[in-house]
Amino acid sequence: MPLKQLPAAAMLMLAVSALPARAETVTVTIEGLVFSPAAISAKVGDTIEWVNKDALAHTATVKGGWEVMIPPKKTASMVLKEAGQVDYYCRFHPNMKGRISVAAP
Ligand SMILES: [Cu+2]
Repeated sequence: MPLKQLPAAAMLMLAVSALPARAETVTVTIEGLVFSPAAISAKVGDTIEWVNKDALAHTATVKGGWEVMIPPKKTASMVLKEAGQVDYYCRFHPNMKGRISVAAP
């Protein structure tokens, strides 16, 4: 069917699907002192959300970089600003390790 006969709603959907990928939220669950999944992929502008199911506080800490405090039974999040590979750990439990591969937007 010719484009001009498409309903306005369908035209709008076409326009939206032509936009660059939208920012997403990537969830990392913490349970039993483990980041899960331990390694994730995301892109600049995405939000990482840590869901702490433990009764202990944890952090997502990057040496010489950022730190996110994740209180017990709470959720904390952060927006990724830079591309690159980021290794993080929990300051209270240094055996807890995670990795984020951040692609350019
Ligand atoms: Cu911890």
